Amino acid sequence: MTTAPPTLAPAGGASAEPPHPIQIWPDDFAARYRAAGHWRNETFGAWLRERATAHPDRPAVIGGDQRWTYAELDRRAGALAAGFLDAGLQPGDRVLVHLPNVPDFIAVVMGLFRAGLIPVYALPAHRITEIEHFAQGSGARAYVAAAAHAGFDYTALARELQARQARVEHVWIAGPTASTPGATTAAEPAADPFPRLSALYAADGSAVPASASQGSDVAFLQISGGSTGLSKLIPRTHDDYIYTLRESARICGLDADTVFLGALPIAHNFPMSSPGFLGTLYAGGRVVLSPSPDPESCFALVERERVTVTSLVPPLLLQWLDRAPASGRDLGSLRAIQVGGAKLSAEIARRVRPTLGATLQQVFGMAEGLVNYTRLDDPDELIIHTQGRPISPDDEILILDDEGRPVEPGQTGHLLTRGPYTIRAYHDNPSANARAFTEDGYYRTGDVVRMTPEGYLEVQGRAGDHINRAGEKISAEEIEDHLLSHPQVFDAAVVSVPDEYLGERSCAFIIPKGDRPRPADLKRWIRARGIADFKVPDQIVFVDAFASTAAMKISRKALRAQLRAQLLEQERAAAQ
Ligand code: OOB
Repeated sequence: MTTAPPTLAPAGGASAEPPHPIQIWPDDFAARYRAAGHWRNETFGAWLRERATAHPDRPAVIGGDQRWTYAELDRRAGALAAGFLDAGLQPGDRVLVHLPNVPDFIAVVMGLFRAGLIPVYALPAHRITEIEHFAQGSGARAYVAAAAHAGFDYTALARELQARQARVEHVWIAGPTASTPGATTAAEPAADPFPRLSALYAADGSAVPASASQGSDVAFLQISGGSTGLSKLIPRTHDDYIYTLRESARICGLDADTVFLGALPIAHNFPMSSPGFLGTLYAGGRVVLSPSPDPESCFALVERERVTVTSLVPPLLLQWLDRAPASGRDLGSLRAIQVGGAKLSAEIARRVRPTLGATLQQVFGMAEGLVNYTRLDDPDELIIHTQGRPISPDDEILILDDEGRPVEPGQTGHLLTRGPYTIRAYHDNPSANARAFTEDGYYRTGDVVRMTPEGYLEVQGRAGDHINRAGEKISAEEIEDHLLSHPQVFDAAVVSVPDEYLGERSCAFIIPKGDRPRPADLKRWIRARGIADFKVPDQIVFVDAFASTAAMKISRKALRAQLRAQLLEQERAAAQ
């Protein structure tokens, strides 16, 4: 078993340059996690081969008109691995994966793992600005995207990406996904110069070994929720991620009979691994993919495929609860519904079992690592009122006051954590690392929590300035930067506002420069900057000036708090 730290070539370097080590866990911690049996030197490539050998004919992935067995998924992963390597990619190279919930997503990531290539996950909602940022930060040499999805043409984005980032030498296009509701085929298929992913499936993957990696290697780069500025890249190793899959599958009771529905975008850490599609495949179950999270498409799949478990964000759960009774669909196969990504109110939590006939499981996690679950056999009190307890006995939890001292038991404070699957550093980002990690390796989650006497966490809110819009995280700073580059914007402050349906929505306060722009124009303009739609401010309020202290030294944080309070006060007054 290797003891070498995970390595990854720096973002700026071509793959031929020697990789530089990124020390994720100090040796003594790594030794402890191995001795405890958490890290077993398993790799994604190898375990898929094991499953495919043990039960080749069992269904693994279902989506659109595709139904793949474990043997078929394994064959496709091998073919893609061979195809990627034949094209000139080398183990350790990063590959941007920008696909919706289609079976190709799973074949691509399994193919990349098998070849020792490193997926970098982007959400379908991301646009050129985010994709370019991920390409640059990761040093990606390839981009794999859908032809089109939900009316968006990803081939045009691919062209733009290659024009801006010459290092992205390879593009493969999956699809077209014409059978997807709301999807169109590529706008100009004839002008699309890119090779099809489907051509790679014809490659002979039989000579590719089951895995080119060690357990301690970085398996992929996940993206952070981006609480300050742009999203950061999160390096996860085979050892640490597979540990969470094994334990998540156990805690969530997954086995060969599990049928998991991927309703949320499976590129996100929650439906990917908590327990998600990877946890399901790890347990030998089957994964059903819905290209759209809307309740009608999902209910039809639940009925047809006898889905037993799925993961939802709170606003989506609310839609399920509202529409299930009149849907006419048989949802009786559902056993558990995992809900996370944003705070679930107790009122809504209480409705899950009576309406859907399934056990609610709250999930409080983060792409950086730590995941908490309520357990399936917990008393209702804990399931409804808390966000669960950590996966691992080796997850270390600190709850600190503003001065960095541990709070009294049961009091509210800042959550810090370290453990066998929580990263010690972001990829290639010293300034973010200095802010986000303590010297002894704890990650500052930015969440404000309290711990119950049973050791369960209740999330009270966020310390930082980000907006949690239906589980999608938006950095106030990132959107302010976009707004500030508009010629008619003198200053901007973006805040979160409580929202009955979304949990939080975003409101941009703008001091205009000269003529006041029309809110619709401002929204159109910011969308045209090439950012995900969910980041466009929901509400725009013009003000003449920001109130500031006499010394003009008010912090952005205090300013945002003040503006938020003003807005809420006005809304309260208007409601009376
Ligand atoms: C999940 O991951 P991220 O990285 O998109 O966002 C993490 C943040 C947490 O720090 C917290 O602020 C918030 O999302 N959050 C919750 C929550 N689950 C996540 N806030 C309140 N209640 C919850 N249940 O969102 C994520 C990753 C893995 C599993 C589940 C969620």
